[in-house]
Amino acid sequence: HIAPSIAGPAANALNSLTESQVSFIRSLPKAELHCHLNGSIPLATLQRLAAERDDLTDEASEAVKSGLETLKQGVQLSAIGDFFGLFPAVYSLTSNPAALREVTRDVLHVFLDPKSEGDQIIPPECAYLELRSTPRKTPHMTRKQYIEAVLAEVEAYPADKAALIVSVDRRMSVEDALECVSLAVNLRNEGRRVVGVDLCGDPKAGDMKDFIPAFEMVHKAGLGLTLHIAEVSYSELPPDTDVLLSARPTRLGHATFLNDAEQMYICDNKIPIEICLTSNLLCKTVTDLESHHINAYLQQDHPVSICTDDILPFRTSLTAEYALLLAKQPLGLGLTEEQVEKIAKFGMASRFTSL
Ligand code: 6MZ
Repeated sequence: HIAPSIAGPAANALNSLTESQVSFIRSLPKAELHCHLNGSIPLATLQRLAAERDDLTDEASEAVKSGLETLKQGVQLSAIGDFFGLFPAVYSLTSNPAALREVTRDVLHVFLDPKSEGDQIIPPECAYLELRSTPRKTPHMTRKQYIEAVLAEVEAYPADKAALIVSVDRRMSVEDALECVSLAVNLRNEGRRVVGVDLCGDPKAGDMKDFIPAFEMVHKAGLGLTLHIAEVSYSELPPDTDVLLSARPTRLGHATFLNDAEQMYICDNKIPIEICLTSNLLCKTVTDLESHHINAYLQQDHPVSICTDDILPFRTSLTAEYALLLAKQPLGLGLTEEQVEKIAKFGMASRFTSL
């Protein structure tokens, strides 16, 4: 039951489960709430786009070739800082509305459509997907055209299945961040399926105090606000966790390196946490599952949702991330089916549409 694109810790966990445990995971209604579009494109889709493109410079074409080869071999990151260097190659292939629609369609298909395996029908990876993406301005499109291309595909699915979160990148200027949020707000006001705004990108970039007005706009418009927070330990820069918490986030991504007071604040305010197990292990922000911060939140019955982050470099799937919960230690967390079912319900309850 392992797709060839799945490898590493999640594949080992999935491989250790019985058929009945895998069926149990597949039949659970699950929400995928933390999925970056450009980090979730099937490799075959990128290879197809690369073969079709004839307008790239020799240099760009070489960069794409070596980027795709790295992704094919499986990325080896020595730290999270290495991770962001994977994206320029992907971005040169998703730089116009047609390509963007094509990749969005394929990502939605991976998560939301049933598949056949022999004579068996495998249920969709998830019941509901909040896809997120950072609107990029390129010579071929404006940021508005970017979001509209993605939305056109998202809205081809029913509203209770798929929605879009507009990401703001920490490396952006304040003006660009405000432009992204304004676009999200305006499209939402026009009745388009934008449900929230995300803050992502290199965790050490930018001064997040400058982004507070943008986050206020998000609240005013009634959109959800999810922030990547404390994804790394801040050995070089002071943490900005307090600034980000002052923005009153609706959900949080990762929340790995929090002190006791910050954890208590999150628990008191019942702010759901998007947990990406394989991502944390491969980016080496967490050493092993036993020491993963999910354990502290589970002990307190705090709402968490299990998510994939970027299935392209991390070679995982939502089913495989759930396998990491159910598999016996040390391959997984060794949780019971009742506990796993409860976590899936937390995820469904943390959708921006149901908060
Ligand atoms: C922070 C991440 C991320 O938006 O172009 N991104 N930001 N931490 C992570 N954890 C590993 N994974 C992905 O998707 C790709 C972008 O999402 C952000 C990065 O900014 C990356 O460039 P979109 O669709």
